[in-house]
Amino acid sequence: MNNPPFKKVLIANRGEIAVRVIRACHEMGIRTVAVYSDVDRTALHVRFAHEARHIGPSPSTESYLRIDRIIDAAKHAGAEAIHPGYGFLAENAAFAQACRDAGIAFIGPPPEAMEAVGDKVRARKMMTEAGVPVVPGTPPLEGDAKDVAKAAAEIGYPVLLKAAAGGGGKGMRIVRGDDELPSLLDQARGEAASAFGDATVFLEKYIERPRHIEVQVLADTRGNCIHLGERECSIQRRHQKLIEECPSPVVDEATRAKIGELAVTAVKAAGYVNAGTVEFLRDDDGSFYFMEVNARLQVEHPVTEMVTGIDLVKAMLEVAAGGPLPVTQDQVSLRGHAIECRIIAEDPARNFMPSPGTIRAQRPPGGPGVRFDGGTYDGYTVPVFYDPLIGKLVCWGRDRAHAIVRMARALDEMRIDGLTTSISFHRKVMDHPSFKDGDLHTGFLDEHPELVSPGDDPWLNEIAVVAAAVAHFRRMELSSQQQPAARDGGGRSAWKWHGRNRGWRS
Ligand code: MV4
Repeated sequence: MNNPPFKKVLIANRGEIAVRVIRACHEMGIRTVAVYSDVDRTALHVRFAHEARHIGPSPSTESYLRIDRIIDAAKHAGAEAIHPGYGFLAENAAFAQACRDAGIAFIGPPPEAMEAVGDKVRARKMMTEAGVPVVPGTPPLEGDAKDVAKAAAEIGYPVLLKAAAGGGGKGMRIVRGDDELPSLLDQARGEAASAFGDATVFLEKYIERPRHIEVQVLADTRGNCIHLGERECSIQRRHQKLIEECPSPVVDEATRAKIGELAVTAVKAAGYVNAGTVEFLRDDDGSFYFMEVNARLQVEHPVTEMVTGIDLVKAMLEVAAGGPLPVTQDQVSLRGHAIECRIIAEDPARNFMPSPGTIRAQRPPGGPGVRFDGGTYDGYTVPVFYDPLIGKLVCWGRDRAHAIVRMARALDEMRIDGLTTSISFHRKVMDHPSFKDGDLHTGFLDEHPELVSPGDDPWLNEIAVVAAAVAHFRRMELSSQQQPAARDGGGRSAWKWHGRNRGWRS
C-alpha cells in the first residue's frame, strides 16, 4: 500500500454513500469517522466506520446540515479531511470554506469554484464566454410581459421560462405562444419568488424530449483535468433519476471526445478541482447544450467506475491531498456497459410515494458483473427523515444488451421484504422494447405510463400463497374431524389458483 493521502477522514453523510466512502478509505488504509443523528445511532455507516460521533437530533437541519457540529466532530476526532458525499452539505460553499478555516481538507472543489458553478445565470455566462454551447436564451428578464414576448419571438416558440435562482425544475414553464405568455410569466415569477426568494426569470429555447447526458470530470490541483466519458440519465421522474447508464446508447467515440472536451473546458473556466459532473441536454438532432455543473460526487458515479475501472472516491481523496490524477486522458478507455437502478423505498404504483418502514429481510443479488452499494441490513428501519434510497444495483455487461440481461437477472434475485420498493418497476423497464432499443428521453415515463401503473402489486402472489395455505390447512383440520375423509379434504385444492407466475418463490 502506498502512503495514504490522509490518516483519518470524517464522512459528513449517511446511508449508502457514507458506506461507499468508508469502503474506499478502508482499502486505502485510512481511519474513518462517521457522524450520526439520533435515528441513525445503529445505521450501517456507523457500524462500518472505525469511530462515530453523534451530531444531533434526527431532522437533517439539526444534524447533517449543521456545519458547526460537523467541524467540531472532525476536530475532536482529529480528522484531517472531510468527505461530504452527495446532498446535505456537499455543494455548500460555506461548508467548504468552514473546513478551510478549520485547517481541514474538504474532499471536493474549492468554495470559489463551487460558487462559480452554483449560480445558474453566472455559469451560463461563463460557459458562453468559454465557447461551450448553451441553449439559446436571454439574460435575466426585468421587463413586463410585452418585453418578454419580444424576447420569446426572437428565440422562437416554444420557449421555457426558468427561475434565475432555480434548479430542479421549480418555476419552469413551457410557453408555446404569445397568448399564453402573460399568465405563465406571472406563475413562473410567483413560484420563483416563493421557492427561492427571487422572482427573476429568464427564457430559453425549449428542447422537446431531450436526453440528459452528463460528463464525469476529474481535475487535480496541478492543472490537469480529464473526462471519464458520459452517463445517460434520461430515465427520471419529477427530476429524480431512477436509472443511469454508461456509456450513453447514442454517443459514439467522436461525440464522446467532443463533449468530453467541452466538459473539461467548462470546469477549467470555473477553476474547478476534484470530481465534478457537467450536465448537457441533447436535442434529437444530436446537438449538445450545457445545463449545469454538479460540484459533487454523484449518486450514479458507480456506472462510470465499472466501465473505466477508476475508483472515483479514491481519486477524490488523492486529489484533495494535492496528489495527481490516477490516469492521463490517453489512459482512459471505456470497456463494456454498466446500468444502475436506484432501489428506493417508494411505491411506483402510488405515484412513487415514499414507503419508509422496517426491512424484515433483504437479499441483495450477486454473481458476475453485479455490484450493490447499499446502506441497510435485516431489521433496519428506513427513517422518514431522509432520502428513501436503500441502495444502488449496478450491473456490468460486455455490451448494453448484456448489461440489461444481467440487470433483469439480478433484479429477479433481489428481495427487500417488509416495505415497497422500486424493484418491480425496474424489472418492467428491463423488459420494455423502447428501453431495450435505447430510445430514451426525459419524458420516457410520461410516454410509457404502463411502467408506472398501479394494479401490479408484487405482494399479490405472496398473499395468494398464504391464502391458499390457510385454506388448505383449514380443510385438512375439518377433514380430520370428519369421517371418512377424502385424501385432499374432498374439495378442490386452493393451490391450483396460485398458478405458476414468475417470482412467487421467495
Ligand atoms: C430544459 C428542458 C428543455 N429545454 N431546458 C429541468 C431541470 C433543470 N435542471 C433543467 N431542466 C430542463 N431544462 C430547455 N431549454 C428540459 C428540462 C427537463 C429535464 C432536464 C434534465 C433531466 C430531466 C428533465 C425533466 C424535465 C425537464
